[in-house]
Amino acid sequence: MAVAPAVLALGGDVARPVRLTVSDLLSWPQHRVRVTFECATSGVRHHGFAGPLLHDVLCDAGPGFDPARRKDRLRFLIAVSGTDGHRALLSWAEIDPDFAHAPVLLAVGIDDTSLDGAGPQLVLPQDRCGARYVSGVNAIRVDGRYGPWA
Ligand SMILES: Nc1nc2c(c(=O)[nH]1)N[C@H]1C(S)=C(S)[C@@H](COP(=O)(O)O)O[C@H]1N2
Ligand SMILES: [Mo]
Repeated sequence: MAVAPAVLALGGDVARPVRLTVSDLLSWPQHRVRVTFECATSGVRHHGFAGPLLHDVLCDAGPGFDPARRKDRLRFLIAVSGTDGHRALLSWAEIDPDFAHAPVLLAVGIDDTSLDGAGPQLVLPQDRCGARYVSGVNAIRVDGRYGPWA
């Protein structure tokens, strides 16, 4: 029997929350990247990843900012969770082409193996450490509503 495909819930401050499988993620333009990162426990790792840009997928969900206003986007953060509870945050500006423009992927394949069953993996070629390469991504929350703090 085939293993059920993993599902990723994309929600938060977006107009169109959506549940996506790895197969759904193939409908955006695909990018390939070879990365090297260092793990604090297992040393230097090399991988090849393929998948859509996180920015492309999130923009299609309709983040709750005015896309024409750069300053409006700076409030937004992106929380990414894996099935094991491992979590990492990105700022919107980190992946925004008008700001740091990091080529972050939501990978559907690692080393030419599909992530259909395990779920997508966050890929941050700009990171020296591997800890934000969250695997088995099952939830992404876009959040622009926190604060201000007194
Ligand atoms: N879901 C999840 N993803 C994770 C982790 C984790 O504990 N849980 N560990 C991270 C860390 S610390 C590293 S270094 C890389 C290791 O990836 P690799 O062993 O596939 O090279 O995965 C990252 N992704
Ligand atoms: Mo690590």
